[in-house]
Amino acid sequence: MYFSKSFIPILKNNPTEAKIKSHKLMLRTGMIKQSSAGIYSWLPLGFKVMKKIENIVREEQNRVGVQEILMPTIQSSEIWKESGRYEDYGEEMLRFKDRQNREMLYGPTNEELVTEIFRSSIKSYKSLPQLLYHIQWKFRDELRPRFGIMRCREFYMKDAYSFDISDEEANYSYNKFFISYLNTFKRMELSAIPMAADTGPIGGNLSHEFIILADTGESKIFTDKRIFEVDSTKTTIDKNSLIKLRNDYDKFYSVTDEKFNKVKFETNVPENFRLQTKGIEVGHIFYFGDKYSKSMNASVDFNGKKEFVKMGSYGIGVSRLVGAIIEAKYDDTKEIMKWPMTVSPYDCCILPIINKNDNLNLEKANNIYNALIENKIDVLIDDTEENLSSKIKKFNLLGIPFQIIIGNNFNQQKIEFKEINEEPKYISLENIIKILKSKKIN
Ligand code: 5CA
Repeated sequence: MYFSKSFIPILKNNPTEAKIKSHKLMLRTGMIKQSSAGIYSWLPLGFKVMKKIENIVREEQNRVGVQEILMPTIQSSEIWKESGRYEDYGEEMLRFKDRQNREMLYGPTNEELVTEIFRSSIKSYKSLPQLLYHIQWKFRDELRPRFGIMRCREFYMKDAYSFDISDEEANYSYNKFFISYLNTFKRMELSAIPMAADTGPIGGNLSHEFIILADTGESKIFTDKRIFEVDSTKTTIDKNSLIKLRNDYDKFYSVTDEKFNKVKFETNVPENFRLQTKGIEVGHIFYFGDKYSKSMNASVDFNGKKEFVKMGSYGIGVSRLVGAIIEAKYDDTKEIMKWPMTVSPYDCCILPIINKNDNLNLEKANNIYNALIENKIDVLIDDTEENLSSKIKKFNLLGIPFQIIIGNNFNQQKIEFKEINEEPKYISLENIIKILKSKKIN
C-alpha cells in the first residue's frame, strides 16, 4: 500500500476527548472513528489489527477442538423468556420490535441461542462433548461507555459454549479453554493472568477472568506475585496435564475486587508477594452447570435416562484486545508504538527520502516494495514528500515494527533496516526478507 493512497487519517495532535493512551493512539492514527456514543467504525489500520487478533483467536479455538459457527446478531425474545433472563438483563439489552410486532433484541451474549441450537439436534450423550464458538458483534447498552473501544456499546467478541454429560467432563472442557486462552494471549505478546472472578448476569459458580496488568485497566485485582511465574509451556490438552495447570494457578490467591476478601488475602499471601493493582479483562470464562439447560430443556439420553447437559461459556473481547495491546506496548511519553508482529497492521514500512524533482529514491523503494510483496510481506511505503524525520515520527506512532530507510547514500547490499526503537542494521534485501519471514511465523 502506498501511504498517499491509504486511508489512514492521522491527526497532528492528541485528541482531547481521549483519556487513556489506547484511545488517544487509536484516534490519532485513524484506526477508528466514533459514529455515536460507544459505537465505532473501524478504519483500515484498526480493522487490519482486529482481523489479525480474530484469526489468532480462531486458530487457538480450533486447536483445542472447538467448532466454529455463526449465529445472528438479532435474536428473538422468546428464548430469553424461557431462560428467565429477558427481565433480568435490564437496560443493557437493546430491545425493539419488528414489523410483525415481535419483540426482538440485539444479542449481548448467546447462551440462550446456542442452547436452542444444541437442543434441536443433539439427542444422545454419545455426541458429547460439543464445543461451539462464534465471533460476532455484540451490543450492550452500557450506562457509561468510555475509553474508546475498551468499554463500548457495540463490540466484537468471541464467545464459545460447551455441552457435557457430567461435571467432571465439563471441567475438562473448561480447562481446554483455560489453556487455549493462555496460548492465545501469548501469541499477541501479552501476559494474561487467570483470576478467580464473579459470574454476574451469566451465572454459575466457577469463573476466571484473564487480566492484563495495566494502570488504566478498569478491573481492580488482588494477587500473589508468584502467579506470574506459573509456566504453561509444557501443558498438553490431556486431562491430567490440564488439571495440574489449573492447580498450579489456583494455589495462588488471585482475585478481582468482587471476590476480594481482606482476611483471605492476608492469610494466604505473604506480605512481600502481595500485589494490589489494576488490569484489563480480555477474557472471561464461566461454568454454570445446568442453569440454562434445565430452564430451556436441553437434555440428552444417557442410557435411557434424561440428563440435562452441563454448560459453560467462554468469552474473549476481540475488539477490546486491540486497545489492550496498545496499553501494553505504547510508550506515550516517547510517542513510540510497537505492534507485536503477529497482529501488526503491516509487517514492514519503507521510508524513502524523496528529493524535489528526483524520483530515484522512490524508484529504489518501489523495487524493494515489489520484492517484499512477492514474498508475501505486507508493506506500507511512504511515498509522500515529507522529510525523513517527520516520516520516522509518524511511523513510530503507527507502530509497524520494521522500517527500511532509503536515503541518498543507498547501497543495495547494505540497506538500512531497523526495528522500531532499536539501532539500524545495514544488510542485503535477501537478509531483510529472511528476517521478516522468520518473524511472521508464530
Ligand atoms: N457469555 C459470556 C462468555 S461468552 C460473556 O458474555 N462474558 S463477558 O460478559 O465477560 O464478555 C466477554 C468479554 O467481552 C470480556 O472479557 C471483555 O473482554 C469483552 N467485553 C465485555 N463487555 C465489553 C464492552 N462493553 N466493550 C468491549 N468489550 C467488552
